[in-house]
Amino acid sequence: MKRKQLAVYFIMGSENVTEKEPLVLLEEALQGGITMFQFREKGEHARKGEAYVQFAKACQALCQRYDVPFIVNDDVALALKIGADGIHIGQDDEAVLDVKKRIGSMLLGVSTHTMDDVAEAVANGADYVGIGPIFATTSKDDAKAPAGTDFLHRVATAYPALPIVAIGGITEENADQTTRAGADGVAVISTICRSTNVRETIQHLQR
Ligand code: 3NM
Repeated sequence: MKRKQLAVYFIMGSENVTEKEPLVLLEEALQGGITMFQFREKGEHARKGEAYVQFAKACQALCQRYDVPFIVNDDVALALKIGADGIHIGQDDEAVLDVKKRIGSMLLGVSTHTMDDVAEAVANGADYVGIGPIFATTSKDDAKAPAGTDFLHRVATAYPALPIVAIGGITEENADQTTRAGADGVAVISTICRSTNVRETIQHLQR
């Protein structure tokens, strides 16, 4: 993968979007220049069954129209079923190697929290790693304590060839701290979902 594809990585599920239709927001974000999209349909009010699959396909079709990779969070079966561009898993989801074997050449992203996690992800063929939460986040129920940019910087130094995306509490104001620490880009939920000017927000994140 190209590292610049991680520049502004938008993550969304219908639960994250309250003010407008999720597909309307996704299209605004695509027009505004996001470089990667992750479908993360989780939580109590998440769509289920056929509605879930149809929603995923609608997001995927939009991403294809803008030539932006469509990544599925956690659900390997869904990613395979609809032919996603990639899958993103947490360290505890399924063993990384197991997923890698199932998905073949699809992109594989792995959330990591320790140097051991990173070593395992790299050894098992992760294309990029997510590091977070860098700052405090309210978007993930089981998020760990904010780690700041130190760990991110250590990973970037130890693995100079590894594409890295920073995640967790990233805003237009603090995004540059993460890129200075060595991240190739930022992954965000609320900063884009809650923005009143999506295009401008994405431009600021890109800088
Ligand atoms: N993963 P926001 S933090 C999905 O630390 C996710 O691995 C995290 O949302 C991790 O941009 C997080 O609103 C939530 O803080 C990111």
